Amino acid sequence: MPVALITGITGQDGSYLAEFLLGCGYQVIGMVRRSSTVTFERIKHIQDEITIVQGDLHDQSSLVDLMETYHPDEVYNLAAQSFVPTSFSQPVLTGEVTALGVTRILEAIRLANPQARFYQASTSEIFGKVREVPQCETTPFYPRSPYGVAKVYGHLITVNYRESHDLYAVSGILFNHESPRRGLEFVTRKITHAVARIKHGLAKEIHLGNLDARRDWGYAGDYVRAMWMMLQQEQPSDFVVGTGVTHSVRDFCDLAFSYAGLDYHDFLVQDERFFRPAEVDLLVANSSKAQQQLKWQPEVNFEGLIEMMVDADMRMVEKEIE
Ligand code: NAP
Ligand code: G4F
Repeated sequence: MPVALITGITGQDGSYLAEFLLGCGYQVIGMVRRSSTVTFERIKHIQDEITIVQGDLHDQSSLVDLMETYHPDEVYNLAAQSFVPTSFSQPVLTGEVTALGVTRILEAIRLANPQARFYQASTSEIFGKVREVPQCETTPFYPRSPYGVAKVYGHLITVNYRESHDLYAVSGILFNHESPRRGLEFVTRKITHAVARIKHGLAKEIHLGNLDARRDWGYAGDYVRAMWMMLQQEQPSDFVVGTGVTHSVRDFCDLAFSYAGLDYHDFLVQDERFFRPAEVDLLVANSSKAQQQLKWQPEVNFEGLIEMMVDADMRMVEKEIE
């Protein structure tokens, strides 16, 4: 039975990846950091099928211990401070976890488990103020936030360990991917959750920032398949993963409210607090390398994603008020 270690298993992607790997017959080890309350909401339905162990990307020895104890065949580093606005208010923490955390886990692999295959959760945020449209593996980086800068470091240190220490290490440059398990502070979930609350009379308005930013939004369940596929190749290589279709935040809002029979103009308040010091205006992926080499294709489109998220939030709110 192959063994996979997932950091960030309590996050959106970690939960979908764990489900996917269990379905493929893996033993799944999930690294969680210590907290004073339980953070297993997204994985409680599979908790009995996975091995949960404590560790933290701040703490080198915890990572070495994990490698020595479990000798995972595959390591998926999904843990990060992943929210862009927080990276402006906590840039040092973001650098510690999202940038240096990658070196710590690569060092643990190099020292204690060098045959492991390593996946780094890289991101389209590294393209930031984009130098070409659409963006592919060779598009120059121009990050626009401390998060984006930290992810450039994580991306390049992964390439460096591959080239210097002969590790099987890859960076997956994933564009925005969402789901009913997306954190409530990210714009898609913020909108679908607000739609459900407004529809049920629990809220009257939604406060948003820049409505003109464009993103290439896909479904998280599709993207975790691509992560696994990257680690099954003969040679390690980096891949861009996205749908190739871009929409504005305004489009997302319009469709989500319309799907619930509402007009977003009646509820939207533009709020300065949600604008960023520097914005990423336009992201759209050229995933032809992933399509050709991995044979990866997304299965859920933009409209399907919005419907799935609104439906799930409607059910959640209905349960709350029962
Ligand atoms: P997420 O929901 O924010 O999950 C982040 C995970 O990291 C959580 O499990 C969190 O644990 C864990 N974590 C944070 N700090 C940690 C630390 N110091 N030590 C150990 N674990 C720590 O993020 P996601 O959306 O699933 O994204 C997964 C990864 O892909 C992230 O690296 C993100 O930056 C990257 N990414 C995401 C997207 C996207 O659109 N979703 C696109 C490209 C790249 P707690 O539950 O304890 O907070
Ligand atoms: O949903 P967002 O916060 O996601 P963002 O910044 O694109 O980052 C996400 O995707 C990245 C991949 O490209 C990941 F690496 C990263 O970890 C994260 O998962 O914001 C999307 C857009 C931005 O342009 C933002 O300015 O929505 C705009 N926006 C407008 N009003 C808002 C809001 N974003 C948030 N979070 N909240 C608002 O009220």
